[in-house]
Amino acid sequence: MAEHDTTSLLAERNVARAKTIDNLAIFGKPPLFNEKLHVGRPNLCDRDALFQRFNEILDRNWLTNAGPVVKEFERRIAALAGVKHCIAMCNATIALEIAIRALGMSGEVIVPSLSFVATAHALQWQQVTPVFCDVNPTTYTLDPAKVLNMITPRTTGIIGVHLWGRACQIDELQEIGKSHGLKILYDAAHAFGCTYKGIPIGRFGDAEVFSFHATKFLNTFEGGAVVTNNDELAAKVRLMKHFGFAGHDNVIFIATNGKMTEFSAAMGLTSLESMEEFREKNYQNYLQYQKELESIPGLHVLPYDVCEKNNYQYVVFSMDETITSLSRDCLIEILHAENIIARRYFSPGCHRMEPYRSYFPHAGLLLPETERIVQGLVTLPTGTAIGLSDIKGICDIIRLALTHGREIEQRLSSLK
Ligand code: T4K
Repeated sequence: MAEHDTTSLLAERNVARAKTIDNLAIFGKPPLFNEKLHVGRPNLCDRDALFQRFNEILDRNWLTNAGPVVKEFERRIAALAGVKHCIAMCNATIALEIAIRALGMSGEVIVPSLSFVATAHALQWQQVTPVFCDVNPTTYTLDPAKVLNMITPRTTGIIGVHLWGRACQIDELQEIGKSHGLKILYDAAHAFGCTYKGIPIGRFGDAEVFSFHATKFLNTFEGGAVVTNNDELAAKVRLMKHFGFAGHDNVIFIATNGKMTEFSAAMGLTSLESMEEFREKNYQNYLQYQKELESIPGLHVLPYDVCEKNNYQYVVFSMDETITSLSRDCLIEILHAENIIARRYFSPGCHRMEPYRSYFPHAGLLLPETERIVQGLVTLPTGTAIGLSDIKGICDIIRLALTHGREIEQRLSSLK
């Protein structure tokens, strides 16, 4: 597993610099880090093992289309998620689209606006209307009581998002699905390796979808998968990701091409061998962030349920600008100037992105929690590319900025 030395990213000349606002890079001083620290830097697996698998693929001269490496990857993912079927795909967006179509979702489907835009796009691309529903202010996932209010005669399903790997209120959503005859799909793009009530994410609802994109906890470069216990659905999804071929020259379905390549599956299998190391590294990073940031007024690091298995791939905090006296966007600018490329995941909500903003200009009226939450979200770099001393440096800047919020804002506006 590749991991940076814990001090490698800090610019040495700046490590000992006095922590005053005069020294901030946003005021023209050198950045704290020589290199950019990204959110979503891939967790890299063992290169020798990976290249050995690549060589075997090339020797076999079977590069895609249900090759042995993809089949093995599917078996491993299904076993880890405790489901009968895993259908590997080229990415999670296509996997969502195929699952939506295979489940027969149509008309309207209820989704959170607080998600990556792929959740909504997958529906709209299938000409299904995403109906944005507000989230629970504690879990940041779909609020079941509000889901009930959004059901109309046109509603055919619900897509819950296990945001940042924190599971939806699955029991309540299942109950709603059952009592209203709705299909339930989970966007589990962030939740591979996580549990709900001790049970691996992957076996809930009619199906769940994982992402194995480069930025994810476990990656296959690009990749995704539909997992399900439903034999009929699995067969349909498998046909749909391969042009509808049920054997040579025999097409029995309208379908698309969502196949994963052998090389991606090789990356996935090799990454699985380091998965527990990735998890432990993310966990240690998360603890360090929590320790460094917990005492800052107005800042709240999103917790993970210690009774569950988590992959800790996202470190997210929310900030209350009325307490910090510094806007979230100004903090992001300060961090970027220091080469800390913090992100606003996931803001704005999908309802404020096109085409949804134009389709539903008043959607925000029914999304007060989403509107409030997204304004304060900040996601910080973590993963195997970040060392503990880097995290200390990042937190020192955040603390400095947030404890001198008013002064910094005033100085910045005088420079404009
Ligand atoms: N549902 C949810 C809830 C999702 O979050 C996502 C994707 C999906 C569905 C769809 O899954 P996929 O179809 O992608 O499998 C990134 C990812 O591209 C996306 O997969 C992910 N969620 C989302 C949360 O993050 P962007 O637009 O923020 O990507 P970008 O290019 O800004 O990269 C993110 C950061 O990662 C950058 O700071 C640089 C770093 N990075 C990225 C790549 C690709 C690297 O350091 N190395 C790399 O190779 O969407």
